[in-house]
Amino acid sequence: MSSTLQREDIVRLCERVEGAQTRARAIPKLTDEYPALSVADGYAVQSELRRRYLAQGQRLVGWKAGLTSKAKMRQMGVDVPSIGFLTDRMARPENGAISTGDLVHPRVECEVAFVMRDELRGPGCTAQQVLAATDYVLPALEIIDSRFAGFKFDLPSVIADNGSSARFVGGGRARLVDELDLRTLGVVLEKNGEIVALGASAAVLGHPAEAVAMLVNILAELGESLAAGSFVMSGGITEAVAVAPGDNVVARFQELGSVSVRFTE
Ligand code: 0L1
Ligand code: MG
Repeated sequence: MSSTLQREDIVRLCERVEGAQTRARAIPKLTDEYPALSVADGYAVQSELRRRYLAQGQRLVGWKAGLTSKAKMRQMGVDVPSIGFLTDRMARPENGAISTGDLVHPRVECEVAFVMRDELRGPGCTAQQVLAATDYVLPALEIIDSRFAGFKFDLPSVIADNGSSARFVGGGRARLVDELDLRTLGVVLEKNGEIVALGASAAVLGHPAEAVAMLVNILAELGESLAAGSFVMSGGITEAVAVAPGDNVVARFQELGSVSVRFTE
């Protein structure tokens, strides 16, 4: 995948996204100024963002698959999935507090997280290879926070914004993949004791391991592999639910237990 953007344009767009992320300020989608921005350009900006964060001392801990369900693609008006990176700075403990003051308009998604035992390299990676290379899976919450005003974006813009990645929380019970049918796991998302979303894991490209294989194959197009030890968010099973200070959120997964988090100012 190769971008046709000039280096100075990549840097300019990256600085705009980084400023929005670090100051929690909404910005217009990047295609307002660069209408011809392509998916490859979006990944070029995302790679520059990753380079900068790692140079600032953040540690790459894994990756996320995004826009992996038909419902989510329809909701956001895009037609293919995306990937983003995860650093240690985005991780939050189970039952911990997440400050909304440094986020623009957070939303929560329920996901199955994979922890990889072996490195995986595309192209041609399959769900079977993902399952064979997985150490264990666990339930997780992703807090997404598009930096684009009104959550209005297109695929190149959201990729440049690292797939709206903001925070993630792993919890519940770690399970071996051969102990479970990962296609049929039910999940219920509660906010302040009320059920606000529910779904089944097949919503994620038919099987969450398919989303991880997709991620590995996109990484290959970027000249990268999925390292052993990576933490991988496989994509939202439920719709994304908006949260505000004072909200308590718990996701209850069949077979995997629950994971919770609360939101503060
Ligand atoms: O993780 C996701 O599926 C979200 C991807 C970005 C779209 C959004 O911000 O809703
Ligand atoms: Mg997600």
